[in-house]
Amino acid sequence: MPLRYLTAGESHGPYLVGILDGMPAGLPLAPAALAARMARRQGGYGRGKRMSIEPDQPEIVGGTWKGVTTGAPLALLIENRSNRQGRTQVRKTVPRPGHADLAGMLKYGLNDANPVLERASARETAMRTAVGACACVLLERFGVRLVGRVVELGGVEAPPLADDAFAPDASGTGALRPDALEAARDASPVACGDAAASERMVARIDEARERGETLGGRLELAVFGLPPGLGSYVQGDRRLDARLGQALLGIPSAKEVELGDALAAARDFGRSAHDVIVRAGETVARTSNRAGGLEGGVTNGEPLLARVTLKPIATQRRPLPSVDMDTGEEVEGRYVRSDVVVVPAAAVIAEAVAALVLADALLEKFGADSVGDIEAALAAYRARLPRWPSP
Ligand code: EPS
Repeated sequence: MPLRYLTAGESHGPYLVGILDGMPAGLPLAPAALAARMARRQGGYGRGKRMSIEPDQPEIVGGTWKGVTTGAPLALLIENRSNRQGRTQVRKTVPRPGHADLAGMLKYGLNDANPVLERASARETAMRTAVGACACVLLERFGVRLVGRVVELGGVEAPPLADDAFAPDASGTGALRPDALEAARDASPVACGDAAASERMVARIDEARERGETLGGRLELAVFGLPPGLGSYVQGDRRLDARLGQALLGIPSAKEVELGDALAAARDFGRSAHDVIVRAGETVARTSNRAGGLEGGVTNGEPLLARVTLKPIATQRRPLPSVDMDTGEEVEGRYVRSDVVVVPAAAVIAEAVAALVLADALLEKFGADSVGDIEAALAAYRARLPRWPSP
């Protein structure tokens, strides 16, 4: 595990803190390179008032010299403007169904849900996004691009993309489709590439807000430009499927991860489930990508495709009944400030946490000390991949 990270900090404490250990030396890395992902995580129709309070501009306070990584651990800070920790916080004794409140109070022997919700809060994902954005910068250096977008929200589904959406584009430059996917996504208020579906999703969010409720949905993550051979089948915990599953299920509210077309494949016969191998010029290619770029827990050179399902967030303006843990009395929950939907934000968080796994796997295979060494190792590897004379 060459690349590892930790975050710390409470939702309403003074700072969020992140340490990313194992980044190679020689990578230009300025806070500005993290800005686009930080802004996207805060955006999306249906976010709450907190987002207009927090500027979310990470500071890099260690691990770079004159804006370039040195191989030392990166240290990051994000200030919380909504810092209420200094004030007297009223003890919270009524746990919210669906949140970590009750489980946390029981586990840690607390008579107050505040310390639980402060750390279980999705506020922490601001730092995970910052740390993951550093991994995205590293991957981009080696031609890998991650694009997360919303494909379903509150029961409204975006139509599937055309079959060739992930194929190399017709320009012949070898450029892949991430530009087109990103442009369509960024034009949508809910980070969904389809304009008509976006409109219906927005209407659904308005309806939920009116009802004082929240919504969930599904996001899809596509990763372009990965070399084949990342991950391994030799141990279960080294399978990239397992490592990605853990990272993606670590996103708050995430309840399911699907790799490739797993669900459709499970419902069909085996010959329809797999991707035929064909000869294409000097090398091999696939006529489909149902496996989502992963076979045997290893990347196979096709775009990696993962979908994540999120439940509606637990904090709702019209809360569900619960029990007061002081008195044992059944009570109505209290109004709490909340987002209506976080699936667009989760699409960015998915890019971040997947980038950390993929960068780790890349460093594992190609060395981890300096960007130059990795470049050389990657070029040598690509040169030894099988090629035959053109037929
Ligand atoms: C969250 C509650 C809200 C969200 C927060 C997650 O914050 P507050 O309690 O301050 O209103 O906005 O998410 C973020 C702050 C964020 O940056 O994503 C919760 O209880 O999980």
